[in-house]
Amino acid sequence: MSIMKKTISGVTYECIKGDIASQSDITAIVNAANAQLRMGGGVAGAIHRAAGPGLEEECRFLAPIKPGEAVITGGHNLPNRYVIHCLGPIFGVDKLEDKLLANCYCNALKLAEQYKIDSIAFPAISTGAFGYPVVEATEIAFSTIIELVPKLRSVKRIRFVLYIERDLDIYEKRLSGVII
Ligand code: AR6
Repeated sequence: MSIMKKTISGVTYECIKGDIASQSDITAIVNAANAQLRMGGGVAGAIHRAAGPGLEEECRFLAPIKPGEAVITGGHNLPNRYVIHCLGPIFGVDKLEDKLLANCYCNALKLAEQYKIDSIAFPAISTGAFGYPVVEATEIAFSTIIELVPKLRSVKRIRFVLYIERDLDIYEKRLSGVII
């Protein structure tokens, strides 16, 4: 499995093709959740299947969440200590979707900082069932993260996990263009 890496001001960014539920060397994975924090499909389905029923049980007390919000739980049977659940905007429905998507990345990183998390893996939030065009979503992910990272002390590794080759390609191109 090839992994593209780039270190900027002490923080390593990685792009990888794979399953968000199989990132065993990462402390916290991010879920592209639904408002009820239930199993669902896509990323949420993969995470809940791997985590086991204990995750839905813990989530019951935290739901519902609104677009842009993030909450944190344990990893249960996942190889990760934490799951950070973000509700992305539904493209064309939840307004303003660019702000709401940026809030997801921002709130996830703030929780990571609060919990002293050193490594975090993101899927491409909202780009599946929620229909956000992937190029625009990638731009929001990178610009939000790059702006916030200098204010963080704990997070040293940020991994983007893409499910399909075309999305990996878009992320890799965006990451190679990052200069500080
Ligand atoms: N690992 C990494 N990425 C994945 C995986 C996986 N296992 N599976 C799909 N993707 P989505 P959303 C990619 O639909 O758009 C759910 O049913 C996928 O190719 O998971 O935020 C929830 O219950 C796409 O690029 O999340 C919600 O109702 C990206 O992950 C709703 O869908 C996001 O796709 C959330 O929709």
